[in-house]
Amino acid sequence: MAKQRKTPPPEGIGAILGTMSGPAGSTPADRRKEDISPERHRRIATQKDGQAALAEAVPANPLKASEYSADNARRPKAGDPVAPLADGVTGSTVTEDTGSAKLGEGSPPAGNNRTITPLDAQRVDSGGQALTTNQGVAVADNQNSLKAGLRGPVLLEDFVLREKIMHFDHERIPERVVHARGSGAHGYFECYDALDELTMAAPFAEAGKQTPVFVRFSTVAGERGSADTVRDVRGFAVKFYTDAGNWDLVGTTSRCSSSRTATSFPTSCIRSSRNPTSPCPQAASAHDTFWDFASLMPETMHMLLWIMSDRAIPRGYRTMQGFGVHTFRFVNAKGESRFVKFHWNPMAGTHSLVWDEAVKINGADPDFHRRDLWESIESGAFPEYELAVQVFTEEEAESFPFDVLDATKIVPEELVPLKPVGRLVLNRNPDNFFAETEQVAFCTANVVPGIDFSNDPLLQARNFSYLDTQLLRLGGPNFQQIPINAPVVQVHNNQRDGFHQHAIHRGRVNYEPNSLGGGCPFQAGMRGFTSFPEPMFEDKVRGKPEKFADHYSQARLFLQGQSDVEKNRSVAAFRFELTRVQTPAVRERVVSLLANVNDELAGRVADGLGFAVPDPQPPVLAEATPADLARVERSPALSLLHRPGTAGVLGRRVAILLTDECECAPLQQVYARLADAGAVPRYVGERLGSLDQADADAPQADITLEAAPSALWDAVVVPHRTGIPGRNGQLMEFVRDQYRHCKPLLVLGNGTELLTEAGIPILLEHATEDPGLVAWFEDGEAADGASGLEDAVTRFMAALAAHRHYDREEDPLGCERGRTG
Ligand code: HDE
Repeated sequence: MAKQRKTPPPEGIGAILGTMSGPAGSTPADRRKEDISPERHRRIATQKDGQAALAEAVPANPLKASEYSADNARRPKAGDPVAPLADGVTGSTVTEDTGSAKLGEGSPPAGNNRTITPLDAQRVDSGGQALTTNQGVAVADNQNSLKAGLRGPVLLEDFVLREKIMHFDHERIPERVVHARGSGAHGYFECYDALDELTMAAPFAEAGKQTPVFVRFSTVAGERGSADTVRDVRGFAVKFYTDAGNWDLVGTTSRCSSSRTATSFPTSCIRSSRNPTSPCPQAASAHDTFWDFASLMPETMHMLLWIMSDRAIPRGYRTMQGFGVHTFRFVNAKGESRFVKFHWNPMAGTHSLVWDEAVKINGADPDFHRRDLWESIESGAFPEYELAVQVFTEEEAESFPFDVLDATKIVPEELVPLKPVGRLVLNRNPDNFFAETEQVAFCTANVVPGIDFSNDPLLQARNFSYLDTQLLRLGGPNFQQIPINAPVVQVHNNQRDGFHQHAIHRGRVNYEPNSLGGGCPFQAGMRGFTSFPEPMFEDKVRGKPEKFADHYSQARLFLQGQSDVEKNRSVAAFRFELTRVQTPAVRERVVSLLANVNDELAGRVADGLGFAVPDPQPPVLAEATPADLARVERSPALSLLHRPGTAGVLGRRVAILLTDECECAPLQQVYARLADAGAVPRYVGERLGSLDQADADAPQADITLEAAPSALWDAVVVPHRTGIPGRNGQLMEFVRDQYRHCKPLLVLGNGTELLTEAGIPILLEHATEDPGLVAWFEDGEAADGASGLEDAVTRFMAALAAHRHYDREEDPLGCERGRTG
């Protein structure tokens, strides 16, 4: 810290203020004396004296020399702040501690930025309060505008009306260009062990350290009001509010991207959004322009297989993996760097919908994912994900048959294993969707010391893009001060003004270097973010390395990792999408790409579209596939079935059918067991309310078959009925869809008759047991060997925890599953 020299206070007001103006000329002399009280006099003198002392303490810019030389570039010097003689020395005004209800009391503590407060400070509750205008004036009448007489015209003077309408007219902000539809949640990240060997990034500093986070999940193509369960990649964006600043990991559920250059990315997004002529289809890729573009860009092939898999129709946000996609860098305190890929693995396992179900949910509940996230957090079934990293050196990366800077490629787990490093828990819903989920602004460039970028060209362009987009979306350069975006650490720099500036910067110093502010805020040197000094000696060119030209090996790897059921679903998805394409040449061109991936896949898709497999498209570079590309031949980790999860039945929604004349006691027993285990059972009836008005304990239908159709439930319990029920088409369709969507059924007593009526086989083909269908008979031994209801419920819960039962080859209506799924 530089030394200070104390100078004696100068004499006289003019000398003190350094100005001829002094107090207002009209002020009477005696009053003037009162204003310039000894105390005020002392403060002015202290400030003046203190500033002079600060300036004198810095005879020259002490950091100037350190701006030069390679060594200094690697090890930037920290600034050397000079402490002022007193707090008031660097203040704007000596009246700064004049207090009031608005101003607060006293000066801020030195070095404090009060816009960085916990969200609590921003929350508003109007309990017990009267309505006011935005100026805080109490509103006497909120139902009538000010008029000239009861039947007269409205007066321009009505400022209450004018303000209210102005605000209403401006309530919308531009939605995100992509990822417009989203849902968010608060939570925390907890580190398992210190990772200091690998990185100095704050969230990984010590075992058990918790860092607050805000997560936003989204679809990519759909607009803000589109449906949740469309076939699409999901955004998985995490903002870590670390004690070293904000770090945003803005990832998706696809481990690879469709493009690897920023120049082609906007096109690749445009083609997947709605048709520019007729605005349809909404939030879907099943149209000509998407497939026209994709079939001319073979690098999209890998990601197309991800999108045509069930990964693109997740069961919920709780059951999908997230990926950082790009290769990033970890940097440790010694300055050593390794490459890193980030993975979020859901504790509830990876589970998806089937297409027929997704389509039905779109109609029955377009907010399905959003609601599921909200309700699971409200009910205490907090979604959890494990963060795992793949860490590898530059030398290892060089040896890989693909380029780690190519975002259309993954690093197979079989090549670089996953290392679990911590867990993410989402334990709080936002207070307000707009203030938090809509206004949250992510940016890949938000990194903290310990995390750095690779030269992935897509990542580099994202670093630019996200700041740019927020300027328009959030209306100016101060969007970081919006409470959800503000870090939990202090923000100090010389950026001033701009739309919606919340900070009231104290003092006149807004530049660096300075001496009048004691050199503050000063540059942090090695305590601050320094970029990894990667050597660069290349020509300036537009182009791609040749390793990027292998478009099919990883598409093949993905396909080989899939189970037969998953392959069937992908065939069905390609057939569905391409059937919607109206231009035959585009369909054929897509299949000519598929022919480069796998003959069987191309053949089955072509068969469904009614043409023979065309010749494969010629590879872009004849020798683009080096022999050792096959270093990893199979990656079972790419199958959804690879991660069944550990959450069991937690949060799984079970419909217990309440039909006329059903036997209630066993249903109540099942309900209690399921609820105890953390599942969400609900009575679904033909009408709302109690089956038996006379019996106060009789179960009450929570919702009706129409309001919550089959697709919205993870499983169903079919009751035993005492009377002879009439045929009920709605009930039959309910159980059919449960079966068709491969979901578990618990059937009590003669409930099996409903299944038979609906055409559902109790046993699988070759008379083998269906593990997803548990039948219980009150009298005697059950057909499936269950000896009691308790046992049957236990087996039903095991079936529920397994989610889907893909052994059912046949649809109840006799269609091939590959076609219907
Ligand atoms: Fe984005 N992306 N993106 N992106 N992206 C946006 O930023 C963009 C890319 C991703 O919940 C936008 O704040 C460009 C890849 C997610 O708020 C926008 C390029 C991946 C989210 C934007 C990419 C993503 C966005 C829209 C090519 C997968 C939602 C609003 C260089 C890893 C974040 C906004 C949220 C959002 C541009 C490439 C994922 C327009 C130009 C690759 C999860 O700035």
